[in-house]
Amino acid sequence: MGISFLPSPTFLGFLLFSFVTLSLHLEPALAITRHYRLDVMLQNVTRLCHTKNMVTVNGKFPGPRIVAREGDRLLIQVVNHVQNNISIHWHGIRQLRSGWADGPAYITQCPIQTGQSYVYNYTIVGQRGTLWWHAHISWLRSTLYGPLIILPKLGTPYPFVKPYKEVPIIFGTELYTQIYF
Ligand SMILES: [Cu+2]
Repeated sequence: MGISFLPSPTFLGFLLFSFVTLSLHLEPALAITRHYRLDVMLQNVTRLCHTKNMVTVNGKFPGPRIVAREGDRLLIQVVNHVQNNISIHWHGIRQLRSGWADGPAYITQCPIQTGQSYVYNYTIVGQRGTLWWHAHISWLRSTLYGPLIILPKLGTPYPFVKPYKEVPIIFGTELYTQIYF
């Protein structure tokens, strides 16, 4: 008799189902797909008053930084404008179910030939921090490299005090080798 103001078990079940379903769908929505294009090209580069024509990515030495968040998918198109065969390795990235995107030429892929391009497609899972990318064929790695920065997921703090500023420092030897030897 009388009116009950308690929600029915069916309604409570519906609420719980909705909450769980929404939670499952919110997580992947935070991750995005990021697109990059790396043009492998010759470029005159000057360091310490010395100019050299070298193989670069996008005319930069060191190459451009790639930035993503943990959980993001990266689609990186590499276009080869030089006479050498090319492949790019994403150093330190765990290629989970995307081994074909790892980069070692003649091991996980055929190199990208002159005038051709290839899209590296992988998702960053369970990793954050600063890694680097580099050519993975012959000695082209001496000039083809750059930083690969993985930020924490949105809303997830750094595992240390948040830095005021970040400056990637990357070491290379190509020009010094030419000067001193
Ligand atoms: Cu490597």
